[in-house]
Amino acid sequence: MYLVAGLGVTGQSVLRYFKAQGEPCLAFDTRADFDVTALQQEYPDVEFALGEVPLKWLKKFETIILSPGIAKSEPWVSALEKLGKQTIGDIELFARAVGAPVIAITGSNGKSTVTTITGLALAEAGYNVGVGGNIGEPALDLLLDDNEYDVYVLELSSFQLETTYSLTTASSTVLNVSEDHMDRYVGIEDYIQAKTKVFADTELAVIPFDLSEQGLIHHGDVVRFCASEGFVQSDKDYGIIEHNNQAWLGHGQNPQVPLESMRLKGLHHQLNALAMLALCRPFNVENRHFETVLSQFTGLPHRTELVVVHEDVTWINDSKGTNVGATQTALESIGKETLGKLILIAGGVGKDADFSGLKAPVEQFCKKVVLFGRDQDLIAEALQSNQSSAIDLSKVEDLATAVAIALENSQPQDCVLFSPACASFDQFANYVQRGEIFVELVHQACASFDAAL
Ligand code: UMA
Ligand code: ADP
Repeated sequence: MYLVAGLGVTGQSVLRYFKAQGEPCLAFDTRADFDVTALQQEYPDVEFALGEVPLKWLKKFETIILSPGIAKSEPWVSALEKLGKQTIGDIELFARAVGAPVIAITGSNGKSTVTTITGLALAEAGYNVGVGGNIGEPALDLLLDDNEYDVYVLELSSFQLETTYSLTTASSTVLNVSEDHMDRYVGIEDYIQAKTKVFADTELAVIPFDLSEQGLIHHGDVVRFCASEGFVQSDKDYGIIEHNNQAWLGHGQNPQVPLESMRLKGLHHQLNALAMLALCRPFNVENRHFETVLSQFTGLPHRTELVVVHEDVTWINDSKGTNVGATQTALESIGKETLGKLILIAGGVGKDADFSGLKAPVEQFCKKVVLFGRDQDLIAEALQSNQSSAIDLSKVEDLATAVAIALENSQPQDCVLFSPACASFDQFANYVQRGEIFVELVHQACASFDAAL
Protein backbone atom coordinates (compact mmCIF):
# COMPACT_ATOMS: atom_id res chain seq x y z
CA MET A 1 0.00 0.00 0.00
CA TYR A 2 1.04 3.61 -0.61
CA LEU A 3 1.12 6.57 1.78
CA VAL A 4 0.30 9.82 -0.04
CA ALA A 5 2.24 12.45 1.93
CA GLY A 6 1.16 16.05 1.31
CA LEU A 7 -2.32 17.00 0.13
CA GLY A 8 -1.59 20.03 -2.04
CA VAL A 9 -1.90 20.06 -5.84
CA THR A 10 0.45 17.07 -6.24
CA GLY A 11 -1.01 14.96 -3.43
CA GLN A 12 -4.52 15.46 -4.78
CA SER A 13 -3.42 14.41 -8.27
CA VAL A 14 -1.95 11.25 -6.74
CA LEU A 15 -5.28 10.53 -5.02
CA ARG A 16 -7.10 10.95 -8.37
CA TYR A 17 -4.59 8.69 -10.09
CA PHE A 18 -4.82 5.94 -7.46
CA LYS A 19 -8.61 6.13 -7.51
CA ALA A 20 -8.60 5.69 -11.31
CA GLN A 21 -6.19 2.72 -10.94
CA GLY A 22 -8.23 1.16 -8.11
CA GLU A 23 -5.07 1.38 -5.97
CA PRO A 24 -5.74 1.64 -2.21
CA CYS A 25 -3.80 4.29 -0.26
CA LEU A 26 -3.51 6.24 2.98
CA ALA A 27 -3.30 10.04 2.90
CA PHE A 28 -1.50 12.43 5.22
CA ASP A 29 -0.57 16.11 5.52
CA THR A 30 1.83 17.58 8.09
CA ARG A 31 -0.42 20.63 8.58
CA ALA A 32 -2.66 19.93 11.58
CA ASP A 33 -5.13 22.61 10.45
CA PHE A 34 -5.44 21.38 6.84
CA ASP A 35 -9.14 21.09 5.88
CA VAL A 36 -9.66 17.54 4.58
CA THR A 37 -13.47 17.54 4.63
CA ALA A 38 -13.90 17.80 0.87
CA LEU A 39 -11.23 15.16 0.22
CA GLN A 40 -12.82 12.76 2.71
CA GLN A 41 -16.11 13.11 0.83
CA GLU A 42 -14.45 12.57 -2.53
CA TYR A 43 -12.38 9.58 -1.40
CA PRO A 44 -14.51 7.70 1.17
CA ASP A 45 -12.27 4.60 0.92
CA VAL A 46 -9.10 6.49 1.84
CA GLU A 47 -8.02 6.98 5.48
CA PHE A 48 -6.76 10.51 6.22
CA ALA A 49 -4.47 11.81 8.99
CA LEU A 50 -3.06 15.23 9.85
CA GLY A 51 0.01 16.39 11.82
CA GLU A 52 1.82 13.07 12.30
CA VAL A 53 1.72 9.69 10.59
CA PRO A 54 -0.33 7.47 12.96
CA LEU A 55 1.74 4.64 14.49
CA LYS A 56 -0.94 2.13 13.61
CA TRP A 57 -0.33 2.86 9.91
CA LEU A 58 3.32 1.83 10.01
CA LYS A 59 2.61 -1.78 9.09
CA LYS A 60 0.08 -0.83 6.43
CA PHE A 61 2.24 0.90 3.78
CA GLU A 62 5.54 0.20 2.04
CA THR A 63 5.99 3.28 -0.16
CA ILE A 64 5.61 7.01 0.50
CA ILE A 65 4.56 9.29 -2.37
CA LEU A 66 6.20 12.46 -1.12
CA SER A 67 4.93 15.87 -2.27
CA PRO A 68 7.66 18.20 -3.59
CA GLY A 69 7.01 20.78 -0.85
CA ILE A 70 8.08 18.28 1.84
CA ALA A 71 11.85 17.87 2.22
CA LYS A 72 13.21 14.33 2.14
CA SER A 73 15.41 15.38 5.04
CA GLU A 74 12.40 15.94 7.34
CA PRO A 75 13.07 13.77 10.45
CA TRP A 76 9.79 11.88 10.07
CA VAL A 77 10.64 10.98 6.45
CA SER A 78 14.15 9.81 7.42
CA ALA A 79 12.68 7.79 10.30
CA LEU A 80 10.25 6.03 7.93
CA GLU A 81 13.06 5.35 5.44
CA LYS A 82 15.09 3.77 8.28
CA LEU A 83 12.13 1.46 8.83
CA GLY A 84 12.52 0.32 5.21
CA LYS A 85 9.87 2.52 3.58
CA GLN A 86 10.66 3.68 0.04
CA THR A 87 10.20 7.34 -0.91
CA ILE A 88 9.16 8.28 -4.41
CA GLY A 89 7.32 11.23 -5.99
CA ASP A 90 4.52 11.80 -8.48
CA ILE A 91 7.00 11.97 -11.39
CA GLU A 92 8.27 8.48 -10.54
CA LEU A 93 4.69 7.17 -10.71
CA PHE A 94 4.32 9.00 -14.03
CA ALA A 95 7.61 7.53 -15.34
CA ARG A 96 6.50 3.99 -14.50
CA ALA A 97 3.22 4.37 -16.39
CA VAL A 98 3.88 6.67 -19.36
CA GLY A 99 3.67 5.16 -22.83
CA ALA A 100 4.90 8.00 -25.08
CA PRO A 101 8.18 9.94 -25.36
CA VAL A 102 8.93 12.57 -22.72
CA ILE A 103 10.88 15.83 -22.91
CA ALA A 104 12.02 16.99 -19.44
CA ILE A 105 13.01 20.55 -18.58
CA THR A 106 14.64 21.77 -15.41
CA GLY A 107 16.96 24.64 -14.43
CA SER A 108 16.86 27.59 -12.04
CA ASN A 109 15.12 29.97 -14.44
CA GLY A 110 13.26 29.82 -17.74
CA LYS A 111 11.68 26.39 -17.12
CA SER A 112 8.05 27.42 -17.62
CA THR A 113 8.92 29.51 -20.67
CA VAL A 114 10.91 26.75 -22.38
CA THR A 115 8.29 24.14 -21.45
CA THR A 116 5.59 26.31 -23.01
CA ILE A 117 7.38 27.15 -26.27
CA THR A 118 8.55 23.54 -26.70
CA GLY A 119 4.95 22.37 -26.32
CA LEU A 120 3.77 25.04 -28.77
CA ALA A 121 6.39 24.08 -31.40
CA LEU A 122 5.48 20.39 -31.21
CA ALA A 123 1.77 21.26 -31.43
CA GLU A 124 2.46 23.53 -34.42
CA ALA A 125 4.16 20.56 -36.11
CA GLY A 126 1.03 18.46 -35.57
CA TYR A 127 1.89 16.49 -32.43
CA ASN A 128 -0.71 15.97 -29.75
CA VAL A 129 1.27 17.30 -26.76
CA GLY A 130 0.68 16.97 -23.02
CA VAL A 131 2.35 19.81 -21.11
CA GLY A 132 2.59 19.68 -17.31
CA GLY A 133 4.63 19.12 -14.14
CA ASN A 134 5.95 21.97 -11.98
CA ILE A 135 4.45 24.45 -14.46
CA GLY A 136 1.05 23.79 -12.89
CA GLU A 137 -0.91 20.84 -14.29
CA PRO A 138 0.34 17.83 -12.33
CA ALA A 139 2.00 15.21 -14.54
CA LEU A 140 -0.29 12.40 -13.37
CA ASP A 141 -3.37 14.35 -14.47
CA LEU A 142 -2.00 14.20 -18.04
CA LEU A 143 -2.16 10.41 -17.85
CA LEU A 144 -5.81 10.60 -16.80
CA ASP A 145 -6.79 12.88 -19.69
CA ASP A 146 -8.91 11.31 -22.40
CA ASN A 147 -6.26 12.52 -24.82
CA GLU A 148 -3.85 10.03 -26.36
CA TYR A 149 -0.73 12.20 -26.27
CA ASP A 150 2.09 11.59 -28.79
CA VAL A 151 4.62 13.33 -26.55
CA TYR A 152 4.80 14.82 -23.06
CA VAL A 153 6.70 18.00 -22.16
CA LEU A 154 7.37 18.17 -18.43
CA GLU A 155 8.73 21.02 -16.34
CA LEU A 156 10.51 19.42 -13.38
CA SER A 157 11.72 21.05 -10.19
CA SER A 158 14.77 19.88 -8.27
CA PHE A 159 12.34 18.70 -5.57
CA GLN A 160 10.51 16.47 -8.05
CA LEU A 161 13.77 15.10 -9.47
CA GLU A 162 14.98 14.13 -5.97
CA THR A 163 12.25 11.51 -5.75
CA THR A 164 12.40 10.31 -9.38
CA TYR A 165 14.43 7.21 -10.30
CA SER A 166 13.26 5.68 -13.58
CA LEU A 167 12.33 8.54 -15.90
CA THR A 168 13.44 7.87 -19.48
CA THR A 169 13.42 10.88 -21.77
CA ALA A 170 13.79 11.55 -25.48
CA SER A 171 15.54 14.82 -24.62
CA SER A 172 16.15 16.76 -21.43
CA THR A 173 17.84 19.90 -20.20
CA VAL A 174 19.14 21.76 -17.17
CA LEU A 175 18.69 25.26 -18.63
CA ASN A 176 20.97 27.06 -16.17
CA VAL A 177 22.01 26.89 -12.56
CA SER A 178 21.95 29.75 -10.08
CA GLU A 179 21.27 29.65 -6.36
CA ASP A 180 17.71 28.79 -5.36
CA HIS A 181 16.03 26.87 -2.53
CA MET A 182 19.17 27.04 -0.38
CA ASP A 183 16.88 26.40 2.60
CA ARG A 184 16.40 22.86 1.20
CA TYR A 185 19.96 22.06 0.08
CA VAL A 186 23.28 21.72 1.92
CA GLY A 187 24.95 23.85 -0.79
CA ILE A 188 24.86 24.64 -4.49
CA GLU A 189 26.56 21.30 -5.38
CA ASP A 190 23.77 19.42 -3.67
CA TYR A 191 21.20 21.44 -5.65
CA ILE A 192 23.06 20.86 -8.95
CA GLN A 193 23.15 17.14 -8.20
CA ALA A 194 19.36 17.09 -7.83
CA LYS A 195 18.88 19.02 -11.09
CA THR A 196 21.30 16.95 -13.18
CA LYS A 197 19.41 13.78 -12.27
CA VAL A 198 17.29 14.75 -15.29
CA PHE A 199 20.12 13.46 -17.53
CA ALA A 200 20.24 10.02 -15.89
CA ASP A 201 18.42 8.22 -18.71
CA THR A 202 18.04 10.61 -21.62
CA GLU A 203 18.66 10.00 -25.30
CA LEU A 204 19.66 13.62 -25.82
CA ALA A 205 21.17 15.83 -23.12
CA VAL A 206 20.76 19.55 -23.94
CA ILE A 207 23.40 21.33 -21.88
CA PRO A 208 24.16 25.05 -21.54
CA PHE A 209 27.73 25.82 -22.56
CA ASP A 210 28.73 26.97 -19.07
CA LEU A 211 27.45 23.90 -17.18
CA SER A 212 30.38 21.62 -16.49
CA GLU A 213 29.88 18.07 -17.68
CA GLN A 214 32.00 16.87 -14.82
CA GLY A 215 30.12 14.34 -12.78
CA LEU A 216 27.09 14.33 -15.10
CA ILE A 217 25.64 10.92 -15.75
CA HIS A 218 24.12 10.38 -19.16
CA HIS A 219 24.15 7.63 -21.72
CA GLY A 220 22.80 9.40 -24.78
CA ASP A 221 23.92 12.09 -27.20
CA VAL A 222 24.91 15.56 -25.96
CA VAL A 223 24.38 18.97 -27.56
CA ARG A 224 25.30 22.35 -26.12
CA PHE A 225 23.69 25.76 -26.44
CA CYS A 226 24.98 29.27 -25.94
CA ALA A 227 24.00 32.70 -27.30
CA SER A 228 27.52 34.20 -27.36
CA GLU A 229 29.00 35.26 -30.67
CA GLY A 230 31.26 32.66 -32.33
CA PHE A 231 30.15 29.79 -30.08
CA VAL A 232 28.97 27.41 -32.80
CA GLN A 233 31.77 25.07 -33.92
CA SER A 234 30.04 21.79 -34.80
CA ASP A 235 26.61 20.32 -35.41
CA LYS A 236 26.52 19.49 -31.70
CA ASP A 237 26.23 23.22 -31.01
CA TYR A 238 23.12 25.40 -30.95
CA GLY A 239 23.82 29.13 -31.07
CA ILE A 240 23.63 32.38 -33.01
CA ILE A 241 25.07 32.11 -36.51
CA GLU A 242 25.29 34.43 -39.48
CA HIS A 243 23.49 33.66 -42.72
CA ASN A 244 22.81 36.06 -45.61
CA ASN A 245 24.14 38.93 -43.48
CA GLN A 246 21.54 38.20 -40.83
CA ALA A 247 21.78 36.68 -37.35
CA TRP A 248 19.94 33.35 -36.98
CA LEU A 249 19.21 30.84 -34.27
CA GLY A 250 21.00 27.86 -35.67
CA HIS A 251 22.28 24.37 -35.25
CA GLY A 252 25.81 23.85 -36.52
CA GLN A 253 25.93 25.88 -39.74
CA ASN A 254 22.23 25.23 -40.26
CA PRO A 255 20.18 28.46 -39.94
CA GLN A 256 16.80 27.72 -38.32
CA VAL A 257 15.03 30.96 -37.31
CA PRO A 258 16.08 34.56 -38.05
CA LEU A 259 16.62 36.40 -34.75
CA GLU A 260 14.71 39.31 -36.16
CA SER A 261 11.51 37.27 -36.26
CA MET A 262 11.52 36.65 -32.49
CA ARG A 263 8.85 38.71 -30.77
CA LEU A 264 10.76 38.71 -27.45
CA LYS A 265 14.14 40.39 -27.56
CA GLY A 266 17.03 39.88 -25.15
CA LEU A 267 19.70 37.32 -24.44
CA HIS A 268 17.73 35.08 -22.10
CA HIS A 269 14.91 34.78 -24.62
CA GLN A 270 17.46 33.68 -27.25
CA LEU A 271 18.84 31.07 -24.83
CA ASN A 272 15.35 29.77 -24.12
CA ALA A 273 14.65 29.55 -27.87
CA LEU A 274 17.92 27.70 -28.54
CA ALA A 275 17.09 25.19 -25.81
CA MET A 276 13.68 24.64 -27.43
CA LEU A 277 15.26 23.98 -30.86
CA ALA A 278 17.63 21.42 -29.34
CA LEU A 279 14.97 19.69 -27.23
CA CYS A 280 12.79 19.21 -30.31
CA ARG A 281 15.63 17.62 -32.30
CA PRO A 282 14.36 14.03 -31.84
CA PHE A 283 11.00 15.09 -33.30
CA ASN A 284 9.85 16.15 -36.69
CA VAL A 285 9.50 19.90 -36.24
CA GLU A 286 10.31 22.13 -39.21
CA ASN A 287 11.95 25.54 -39.07
CA ARG A 288 8.73 27.24 -40.16
CA HIS A 289 6.97 25.76 -37.10
CA PHE A 290 9.63 27.18 -34.77
CA GLU A 291 9.43 30.54 -36.50
CA THR A 292 5.66 30.70 -36.14
CA VAL A 293 5.91 30.06 -32.41
CA LEU A 294 8.79 32.47 -31.74
CA SER A 295 7.24 35.25 -33.81
CA GLN A 296 3.99 34.99 -31.88
CA PHE A 297 5.10 34.21 -28.32
CA THR A 298 4.82 37.31 -26.14
CA GLY A 299 5.83 35.69 -22.85
CA LEU A 300 3.95 34.15 -19.94
CA PRO A 301 2.03 36.21 -17.38
CA HIS A 302 4.03 37.45 -14.35
CA ARG A 303 7.39 37.17 -16.22
CA THR A 304 8.68 40.70 -16.98
CA GLU A 305 5.13 41.49 -18.11
CA LEU A 306 4.14 45.03 -19.04
CA VAL A 307 1.38 46.30 -16.71
CA VAL A 308 0.93 49.87 -17.92
CA VAL A 309 2.77 52.94 -19.15
CA HIS A 310 1.45 55.83 -17.05
CA GLU A 311 2.75 59.41 -17.29
CA ASP A 312 5.63 57.96 -19.34
CA VAL A 313 6.60 55.62 -16.47
CA THR A 314 6.63 51.90 -17.36
CA TRP A 315 5.40 49.40 -14.75
CA ILE A 316 6.58 45.78 -15.08
CA ASN A 317 5.29 42.75 -13.19
CA ASP A 318 7.95 40.03 -12.72
CA SER A 319 6.33 38.28 -9.76
CA LYS A 320 7.77 34.97 -11.06
CA GLY A 321 11.22 36.41 -10.33
CA THR A 322 11.46 34.24 -7.22
CA ASN A 323 15.24 33.96 -6.95
CA VAL A 324 18.32 36.15 -7.32
CA GLY A 325 19.17 34.84 -10.81
CA ALA A 326 15.74 35.71 -12.21
CA THR A 327 15.82 39.23 -10.76
CA GLN A 328 19.35 39.79 -12.09
CA THR A 329 18.12 38.81 -15.56
CA ALA A 330 15.11 41.12 -15.27
CA LEU A 331 17.24 44.07 -14.04
CA GLU A 332 19.70 43.61 -16.88
CA SER A 333 17.21 43.07 -19.72
CA ILE A 334 14.75 45.80 -18.62
CA GLY A 335 17.58 48.10 -17.46
CA LYS A 336 19.18 48.06 -20.92
CA GLU A 337 15.98 49.08 -22.67
CA THR A 338 14.91 51.80 -20.18
CA LEU A 339 15.79 55.37 -21.10
CA GLY A 340 15.51 56.64 -17.53
CA LYS A 341 16.28 54.63 -14.39
CA LEU A 342 14.71 51.61 -12.68
CA ILE A 343 12.92 51.53 -9.35
CA LEU A 344 13.10 47.97 -8.06
CA ILE A 345 10.45 46.56 -5.71
CA ALA A 346 11.66 43.31 -4.10
CA GLY A 347 11.27 41.14 -1.00
CA GLY A 348 9.47 38.17 0.53
CA VAL A 349 10.85 34.82 1.64
CA GLY A 350 14.55 34.65 0.74
CA LYS A 351 15.03 30.84 0.95
CA ASP A 352 18.51 31.42 2.51
CA ALA A 353 19.79 33.00 -0.71
CA ASP A 354 22.90 35.12 -1.03
CA PHE A 355 21.53 38.44 -2.31
CA SER A 356 24.91 40.01 -3.05
CA GLY A 357 24.49 39.18 -6.76
CA LEU A 358 21.84 41.91 -6.97
CA LYS A 359 24.25 44.67 -5.96
CA ALA A 360 26.01 45.20 -9.31
CA PRO A 361 22.89 45.37 -11.53
CA VAL A 362 21.09 47.49 -8.92
CA GLU A 363 23.99 49.96 -8.85
CA GLN A 364 24.11 50.01 -12.64
CA PHE A 365 20.41 50.41 -13.40
CA CYS A 366 18.42 51.52 -10.33
CA LYS A 367 17.81 54.92 -8.80
CA LYS A 368 15.86 53.41 -5.92
CA VAL A 369 15.03 50.08 -4.28
CA VAL A 370 11.87 49.53 -2.24
CA LEU A 371 11.94 46.42 -0.03
CA PHE A 372 8.99 44.72 1.66
CA GLY A 373 8.22 41.33 3.23
CA ARG A 374 9.90 38.94 5.64
CA ASP A 375 13.52 38.92 4.49
CA GLN A 376 13.85 42.59 3.47
CA ASP A 377 16.65 43.19 6.00
CA LEU A 378 18.79 40.45 4.42
CA ILE A 379 18.43 42.05 0.99
CA ALA A 380 19.15 45.50 2.42
CA GLU A 381 22.34 44.21 4.12
CA ALA A 382 23.56 42.63 0.88
CA LEU A 383 22.87 45.80 -1.13
CA GLN A 384 24.57 48.06 1.41
CA SER A 385 27.49 45.74 2.09
CA ASN A 386 30.12 48.45 1.76
CA GLN A 387 30.19 51.98 3.09
CA SER A 388 30.72 53.62 -0.28
CA SER A 389 27.48 52.21 -1.62
CA ALA A 390 24.89 54.91 -2.09
CA ILE A 391 21.80 52.95 -3.02
CA ASP A 392 18.63 54.83 -2.13
CA LEU A 393 16.67 52.23 -0.22
CA SER A 394 13.27 52.21 1.54
CA LYS A 395 11.96 49.40 3.72
CA VAL A 396 8.18 49.05 4.06
CA GLU A 397 5.62 46.63 5.49
CA ASP A 398 3.63 45.69 2.44
CA LEU A 399 3.35 45.80 -1.32
CA ALA A 400 0.72 48.58 -1.33
CA THR A 401 3.12 50.94 0.44
CA ALA A 402 5.94 49.86 -1.88
CA VAL A 403 3.84 50.76 -4.94
CA ALA A 404 2.93 54.16 -3.45
CA ILE A 405 6.61 54.95 -2.76
CA ALA A 406 7.63 53.85 -6.24
CA LEU A 407 4.99 56.12 -7.78
CA GLU A 408 6.16 59.08 -5.69
CA ASN A 409 9.77 58.60 -6.78
CA SER A 410 9.21 57.94 -10.47
CA GLN A 411 9.84 60.40 -13.29
CA PRO A 412 9.08 60.24 -17.03
CA GLN A 413 11.15 57.54 -18.83
CA ASP A 414 11.69 55.56 -15.60
CA CYS A 415 10.51 52.00 -15.10
CA VAL A 416 9.16 50.43 -11.92
CA LEU A 417 10.20 46.78 -11.88
CA PHE A 418 8.47 44.40 -9.47
CA SER A 419 10.86 41.43 -9.34
CA PRO A 420 10.90 40.15 -5.75
CA ALA A 421 13.92 37.73 -5.89
CA CYS A 422 11.99 35.86 -3.19
CA ALA A 423 9.17 33.38 -2.71
CA SER A 424 5.78 34.85 -1.88
CA PHE A 425 4.34 32.77 0.91
CA ASP A 426 4.95 35.21 3.79
CA GLN A 427 2.17 37.48 2.47
CA PHE A 428 0.55 35.72 -0.52
CA ALA A 429 -0.77 32.29 -1.54
CA ASN A 430 1.69 32.05 -4.46
CA TYR A 431 3.50 34.12 -7.11
CA VAL A 432 0.35 34.34 -9.25
CA GLN A 433 -1.71 35.96 -6.49
CA ARG A 434 1.22 38.26 -5.66
CA GLY A 435 1.45 39.37 -9.31
CA GLU A 436 -2.30 39.90 -9.61
CA ILE A 437 -2.33 42.03 -6.45
CA PHE A 438 0.61 44.07 -7.75
CA VAL A 439 -1.20 44.76 -11.04
CA GLU A 440 -4.34 45.81 -9.14
CA LEU A 441 -2.34 48.11 -6.82
CA VAL A 442 -0.60 49.75 -9.79
CA HIS A 443 -3.90 50.46 -11.55
CA GLN A 444 -5.39 51.87 -8.32
CA ALA A 445 -2.34 54.06 -7.68
CA CYS A 446 -2.36 55.41 -11.24
CA ALA A 447 -6.13 56.10 -11.06
CA SER A 448 -5.72 58.01 -7.75
CA PHE A 449 -2.86 60.00 -9.27
CA ASP A 450 -5.05 60.93 -12.28
CA ALA A 451 -8.01 61.84 -10.04
CA ALA A 452 -5.81 64.21 -8.02
CA LEU A 453 -4.71 66.16 -11.13
N1 UMA B 1 3.19 21.43 2.84
C1 UMA B 1 3.24 21.13 4.19
N2 UMA B 1 2.89 19.89 4.57
C2 UMA B 1 2.49 18.95 3.71
C3 UMA B 1 2.43 19.26 2.35
C4 UMA B 1 2.80 20.52 1.93
O1 UMA B 1 3.57 21.98 5.00
O2 UMA B 1 2.17 17.83 4.16
C5 UMA B 1 3.56 22.78 2.41
C6 UMA B 1 4.92 22.81 1.70
O3 UMA B 1 5.99 22.94 2.56
C7 UMA B 1 4.74 23.98 0.73
C8 UMA B 1 3.27 23.93 0.37
O4 UMA B 1 2.66 23.19 1.40
O5 UMA B 1 5.02 25.19 1.34
C9 UMA B 1 3.02 23.33 -0.99
O6 UMA B 1 3.69 22.09 -1.05
P1 UMA B 1 3.14 20.90 -1.97
O7 UMA B 1 4.18 19.84 -2.04
O8 UMA B 1 1.79 20.50 -1.52
O9 UMA B 1 3.04 21.64 -3.37
P2 UMA B 1 1.92 21.40 -4.47
O10 UMA B 1 0.70 22.16 -4.14
O11 UMA B 1 1.78 19.95 -4.71
O12 UMA B 1 2.60 22.10 -5.75
C10 UMA B 1 3.75 21.47 -6.34
C11 UMA B 1 4.74 22.54 -6.70
N3 UMA B 1 5.09 23.27 -5.47
C12 UMA B 1 6.26 23.03 -4.83
O13 UMA B 1 7.08 22.25 -5.23
C13 UMA B 1 6.52 23.82 -3.58
C14 UMA B 1 4.13 23.47 -7.74
O14 UMA B 1 5.16 24.35 -8.21
C15 UMA B 1 3.67 22.65 -8.93
O15 UMA B 1 3.03 23.50 -9.87
C16 UMA B 1 2.73 21.55 -8.50
O16 UMA B 1 3.35 20.74 -7.47
C17 UMA B 1 2.34 20.61 -9.66
O17 UMA B 1 3.42 19.85 -10.08
C18 UMA B 1 5.15 25.70 -7.70
C19 UMA B 1 6.51 26.01 -7.09
O18 UMA B 1 6.63 27.00 -6.38
C20 UMA B 1 4.94 26.68 -8.87
N4 UMA B 1 7.56 25.22 -7.38
C21 UMA B 1 8.89 25.52 -6.93
C22 UMA B 1 9.59 26.46 -7.93
O19 UMA B 1 9.19 26.51 -9.11
O20 UMA B 1 10.56 27.13 -7.51
C23 UMA B 1 9.70 24.22 -6.85
P1 ADP C 1 10.93 29.16 -14.03
O1 ADP C 1 9.78 28.31 -14.44
O2 ADP C 1 12.24 28.42 -14.06
O3 ADP C 1 10.71 29.92 -12.77
P2 ADP C 1 10.09 31.18 -15.96
O4 ADP C 1 10.08 30.81 -17.40
O5 ADP C 1 8.79 31.18 -15.25
O6 ADP C 1 11.13 30.26 -15.19
O7 ADP C 1 10.76 32.61 -15.80
C1 ADP C 1 10.92 33.17 -14.48
C2 ADP C 1 11.82 34.39 -14.52
O8 ADP C 1 13.15 33.98 -14.84
C3 ADP C 1 11.44 35.38 -15.63
O9 ADP C 1 10.67 36.39 -15.07
C4 ADP C 1 12.76 35.93 -16.16
O10 ADP C 1 13.09 37.15 -15.54
C5 ADP C 1 13.79 34.88 -15.73
N1 ADP C 1 14.30 34.06 -16.87
C6 ADP C 1 13.60 33.49 -17.88
N2 ADP C 1 14.42 32.79 -18.69
C7 ADP C 1 15.67 32.90 -18.17
C8 ADP C 1 16.95 32.39 -18.54
N3 ADP C 1 17.12 31.60 -19.61
N4 ADP C 1 18.00 32.72 -17.76
C9 ADP C 1 17.85 33.49 -16.67
N5 ADP C 1 16.68 34.01 -16.27
C10 ADP C 1 15.59 33.72 -17.00
